[in-house]
Amino acid sequence: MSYSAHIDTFTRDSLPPPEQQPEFLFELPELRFPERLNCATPLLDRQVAEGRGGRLCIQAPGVRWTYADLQQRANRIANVLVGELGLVPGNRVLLRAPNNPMLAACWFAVMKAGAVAVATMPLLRAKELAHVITKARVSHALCDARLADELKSAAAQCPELQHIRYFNDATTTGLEAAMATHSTEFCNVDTALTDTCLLAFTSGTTGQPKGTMHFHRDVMASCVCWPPHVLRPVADDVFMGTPPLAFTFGLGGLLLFPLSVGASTVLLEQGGPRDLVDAVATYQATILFTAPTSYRAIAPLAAPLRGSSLRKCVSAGEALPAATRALWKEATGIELIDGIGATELMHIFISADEAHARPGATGTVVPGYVACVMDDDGRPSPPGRVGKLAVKGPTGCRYLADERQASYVKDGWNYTGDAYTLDADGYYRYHSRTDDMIISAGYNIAGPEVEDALLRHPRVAECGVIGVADDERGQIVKAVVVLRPGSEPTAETVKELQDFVKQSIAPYKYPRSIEFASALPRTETGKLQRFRLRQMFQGEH
Ligand code: 3UK
Repeated sequence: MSYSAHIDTFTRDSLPPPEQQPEFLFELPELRFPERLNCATPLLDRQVAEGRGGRLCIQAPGVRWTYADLQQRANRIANVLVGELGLVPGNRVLLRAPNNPMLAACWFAVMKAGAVAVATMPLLRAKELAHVITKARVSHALCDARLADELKSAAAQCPELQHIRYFNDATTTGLEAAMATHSTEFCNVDTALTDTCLLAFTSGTTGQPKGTMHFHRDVMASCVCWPPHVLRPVADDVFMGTPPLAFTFGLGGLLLFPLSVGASTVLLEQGGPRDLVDAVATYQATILFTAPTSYRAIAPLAAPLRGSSLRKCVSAGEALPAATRALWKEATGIELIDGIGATELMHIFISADEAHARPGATGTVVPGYVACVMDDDGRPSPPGRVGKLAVKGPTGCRYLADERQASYVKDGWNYTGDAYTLDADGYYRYHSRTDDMIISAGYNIAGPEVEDALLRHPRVAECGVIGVADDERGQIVKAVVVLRPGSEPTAETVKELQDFVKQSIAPYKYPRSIEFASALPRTETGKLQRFRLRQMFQGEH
């Protein structure tokens, strides 16, 4: 057995069997890391050791922390965990808070102590938290005092969760009071490159959420692939955005990547369109991370962003419709940087920077990764043919004790569950989730293509397209549309939208059925829940 700093070996014992693991690639020189590495050292402590402790690191309403401030808080929390709460390396620590500076300090404390961070979405309820706690055998929790209720009721069902401390809590039993009695010095646990430090649960659009395991190496790999090659941030950048730190999109974009280049980040608890536009001005943000639907919602308010401090905008989480890319460019003058990532792979592996963006395509493979569009037999498909997206790189899927490992990883490839085509010049185009392809009268129709066509109509605010069962055609295309204010959900509007689609894409793809709704079901990470749309409308047309 190779070296590990973990005394509690649960994560190591729960890794998928070697034959079910993906192949890992480390060809880029920057991916050759030392055998022992604690990611908190290069990301946080190095900045202070090299004399940048006084630089701005994290901002939030009423908060301005330097790198030294964050380091001292993380060290105090690590001392509380180890000195007061009996934490040993390898233990799992649940983290629960909206995006705020104390959550970031807790995350680094867990890294420093050689433990495993299990960050959870703020909206999770007791039942879902209990699943995570049981599955990950969580022994400790650090939780924002405002989110205590659901955690308390989950903890009542979970005997393994022994130690909870609440932060952003001014009482004498709060984490801050405990921190005050501990040192600002902490010697990071000398973890192995391959010690697990992160258990990220998938947003679970179907079935029970799966826990994905990431090593210290994976955290560092995510910082040296997409950010320097595509985003290219600099030390003076100010990062901002909406994805929760419990979502690896947010963890990377709003914490790891800014720190990896000595830049600063703004952590906001509220990420509504108005909040974001105002916050760009308040903090002079230069890089924004959010989901496609959020760009669409901000666009009407985005005029002040043109010519502002903002210079780069990243879209991920779901497919970016060409219509939304155009809308954002019109509103702000900024070309979006699209990128597909996955919890299983930690962060983005196909993307294009603003100079190389092509409407309707996600981009090209990120340096460090290889990708392939496979046919049903696991052989590469010719250019232009729709197939299953498979990727390999320095990060990859390791589910915590889950039989679904065998369906995500085959022959060493990670299958993301997306239907893609590869163009002759290396651009990957998203079609749909593989399970969501609509088959109508023998034609394959990708819902997102129909959505993109509908989104170009001025009456459409948002829409979701699904296939519903039909006796004659097998399935028919059905659109659920949220209208912009001032439009009426009438038969005339249905006809107008149908004609509009027929004129912009092949007529057989038009939505034979259109339903109006006031909102669409979405996950906390901004993804449309097509399965819920299907449940709502299955068989009706
Ligand atoms: C879909 C996209 C088209 C796709 C994520 C950036 O979304 C993230 O992780 P999840 O595990 O979901 C993964 C799935 O989401 N998707 C994400 N981005 C795009 N589809 N174009 C895109 N740009 O189905 C993928 O398989 O929630 C995204 C960074 C880290 C992440 N975890």
